[in-house]
Amino acid sequence: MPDTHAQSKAAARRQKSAEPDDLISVLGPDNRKDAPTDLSPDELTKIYAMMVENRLVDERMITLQRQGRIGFYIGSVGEEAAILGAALALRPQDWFFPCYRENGVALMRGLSLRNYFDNMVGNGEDPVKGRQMPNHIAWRPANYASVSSPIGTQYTQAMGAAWAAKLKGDDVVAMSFIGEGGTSSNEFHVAMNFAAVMKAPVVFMCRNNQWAISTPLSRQTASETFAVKAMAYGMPGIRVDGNDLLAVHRVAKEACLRARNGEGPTFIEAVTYRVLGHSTSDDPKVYRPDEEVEPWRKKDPIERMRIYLDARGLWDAKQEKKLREDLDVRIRETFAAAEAAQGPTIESMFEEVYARPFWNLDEQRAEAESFGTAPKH
Ligand SMILES: Cc1ncc(C[n+]2csc(CCOP(=O)(O)OP(=O)(O)O)c2C)c(N)n1
Repeated sequence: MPDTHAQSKAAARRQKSAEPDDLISVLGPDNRKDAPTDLSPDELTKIYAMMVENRLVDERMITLQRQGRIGFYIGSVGEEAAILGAALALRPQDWFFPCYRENGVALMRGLSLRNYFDNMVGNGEDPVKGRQMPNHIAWRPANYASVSSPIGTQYTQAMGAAWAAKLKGDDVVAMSFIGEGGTSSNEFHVAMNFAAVMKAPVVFMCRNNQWAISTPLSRQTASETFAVKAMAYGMPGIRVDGNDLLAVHRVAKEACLRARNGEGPTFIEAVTYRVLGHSTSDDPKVYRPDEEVEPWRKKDPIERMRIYLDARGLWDAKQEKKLREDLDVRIRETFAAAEAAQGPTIESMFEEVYARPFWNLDEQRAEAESFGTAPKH
């Protein structure tokens, strides 16, 4: 008897793993050099360099986790265009509510590589003083809210911030990211409904990377696409090639303009693919075939941008080599400095929690301090 369940699962996956021609695309499958964009040559080469930095940081962190030098890592390999292309549409006063793969945006908005690595090892200079998991960045100076790993919560937080900005009359847009798995959370529905009703200035980004840990697209929704869900809430649902930086930037910019013009939220499904495991704690080989991954490696968003820039005469092999060599040195040296730094002090456990300390905390602090100095992290 044929395995109809397996067949229908495969059919559903084929249906939803969009081919480029049913998505908004600017670069197109050939990464054509006349692809229209309002990004200047300088902006294009800068965002390309940022994508490469994001990739090299991810690759180095995964190696360091395998060496036992950091505890955990979750990166964005293959999803850089969907993430950085969207955030590039934001202005400095706008707010960003990340899921957990968007830390390249914190770097793009001014977080130093050193502070990023401080968080990775949880040392005393970590902006969150080692109180969070690695990868859980918060960067207040750039309106980069704390990474929030409970699925879907990013949308409600962004919706709240956007609505508050609207009530206060502040010219602020909030952008938020979830994966397609996040669309199955309560928070997704609450945020989408509330934002549309209140016309909150928010851009809901969804990285449809086709896997939620081991749950495939076909088990995530019975809807034809994720973008179509936006219709029910009364907001535009846009479906874009998530490996095409120019296309993602264009639709995100249009969504930001809608938000700023008081027209309310937009939902953007950026179709991409999670080429690696969910995190360093996951082995995708146990639940998906390698053959599924291979075609997506050929659509690598960084390689597509490099081909485009090269064709436009904005980038060449020499610049590529220098960029990668410089980044490699900077990443290694910066990480070594973060790794050598002192761990958080024992006293820091008692700071920044209450405005005024309680007597019992004072007692606990005195007792903790009597044990000696802070250990190395
Ligand atoms: C409320 C909640 N439930 C479960 C988890 C465990 N969890 C962490 S990541 C993840 C999958 C998320 O997949 P998706 O939203 O598609 O994002 P992706 O990791 O693919 O970027 C799950 C279930 C969680 N963090 N929060």
